[in-house]
Amino acid sequence: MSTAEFVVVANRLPVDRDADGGWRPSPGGLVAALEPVMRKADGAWVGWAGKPDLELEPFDNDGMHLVPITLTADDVEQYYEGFSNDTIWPLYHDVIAAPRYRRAWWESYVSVNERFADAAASVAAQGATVWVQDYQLQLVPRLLRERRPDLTIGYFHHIPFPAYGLYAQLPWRRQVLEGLLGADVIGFQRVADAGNFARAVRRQLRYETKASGIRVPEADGGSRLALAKAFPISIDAELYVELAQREDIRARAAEIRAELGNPKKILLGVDRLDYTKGIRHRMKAFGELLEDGRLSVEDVTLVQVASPSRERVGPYMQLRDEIELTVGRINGDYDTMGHTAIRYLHQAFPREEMVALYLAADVMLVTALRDGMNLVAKEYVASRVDNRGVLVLSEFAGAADELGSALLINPHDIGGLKNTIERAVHMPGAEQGRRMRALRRRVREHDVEAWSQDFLAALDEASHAGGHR
Ligand code: GDG
Repeated sequence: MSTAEFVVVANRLPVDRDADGGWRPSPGGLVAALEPVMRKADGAWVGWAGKPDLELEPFDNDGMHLVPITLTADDVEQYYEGFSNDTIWPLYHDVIAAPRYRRAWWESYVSVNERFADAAASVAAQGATVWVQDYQLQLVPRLLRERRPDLTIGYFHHIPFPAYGLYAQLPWRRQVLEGLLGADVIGFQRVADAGNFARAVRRQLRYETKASGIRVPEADGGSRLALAKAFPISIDAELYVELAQREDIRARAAEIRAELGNPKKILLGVDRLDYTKGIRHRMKAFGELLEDGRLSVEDVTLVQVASPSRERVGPYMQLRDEIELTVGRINGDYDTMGHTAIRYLHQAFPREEMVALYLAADVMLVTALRDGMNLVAKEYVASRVDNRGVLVLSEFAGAADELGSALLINPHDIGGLKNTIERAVHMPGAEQGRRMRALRRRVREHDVEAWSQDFLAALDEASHAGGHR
């Protein structure tokens, strides 16, 4: 059924299957941003339903045509947990953890990418636009172009693209570059990521690059022009503003503060439990501030939400043990009967509760060692409708390129991080306001809708140029 004028291809479908076999929307910024485009263009979404061995026919859900991809338990282990999350993820995040290169995982990655490409090829109408998402599907653009040269193909890379010296480790470095270059537009979070990609293309494939353009030779001896450029992703900012103004959520924020024993200041971290997020560095700095007597548990509590993630992948199990040991030690040393140093929550919460936490937090700690963008930073800023609160933000998160009015830190510099946390805790209201207003302006002006419009406009332009020169 080749009927969709607009097709999104992503590892996950925008819905989750609930216990009784029904479908719940899994609300993410991407879904919200693409919904209007999907409706207008009679769109389809190709993706995995999140459970192994589920064989499902395509179905319509809430105005969207959904095309489920079946992954076997083996695929989940090799393509998803293996190659995607134990090879590409650590390699692309500057080898914070050691990438594991396994030939069987690569083979599974190739065959699953082929499955996604086949599904997209069969659902896309003649001349349709297809937008492929993220690092699990880097081979899809080229596989899709081979199957359907009539399509306009975009790809967006949500995570960093590493410097060539690291990228060169990948035993399949050529195949991955060639896979991505099947797209007309290849979008990255930061200018630096697009630059790293262009350099890898020059070094590995010897293709010519000029500004954002990459000349890709074709089988017939001609060539096409692919665009590799930064399109920093964002959030549905207005939604966070609305939630932050809701009476029940504001009441919940006050309740959270009371439940923590009304500390003078609440520090907050919200991350998937991932080694890229710098959770240990943050806890080390906070623990030392307590040890030094520069902060006290009577006055300051750190709330750390670490939502469960990739729990069957080795380095994630190790990280969880290390973090939980650290939390136990710090709390053991500094807690009193009435006050806790770190309130650690290895749980996922509804979005309303997250916004209540953002409202309760005087200081938001984003200390990623490497992060494509970091949407949590933008969500915190959007939620601060009172123009108060301090964002401490790692230079190594893509968001730092846009959010220069945050307190920027190098998470490896524990001394510097301690000074900045202390400064954030004591920052006068007027300075908080000045910084927060600038941050909020940026996030509200450049929301996820602006992001998708920018990307799709570039793709549209590329398709009119035909790519061929
Ligand atoms: C990748 C890149 C890039 C987290 N815990 C809960 C929860 N969350 C939500 C947050 C936020 C999202 O998950 C996390 O997004 P981030 O951007 O912070 O990080 P990654 O998951 O690593 O995302 C990243 C992103 O892709 C987009 O391109 O920015 O750099 O790594 O929205 O709020 N939401 C709820 N409960 C939780 O417990 N409801």
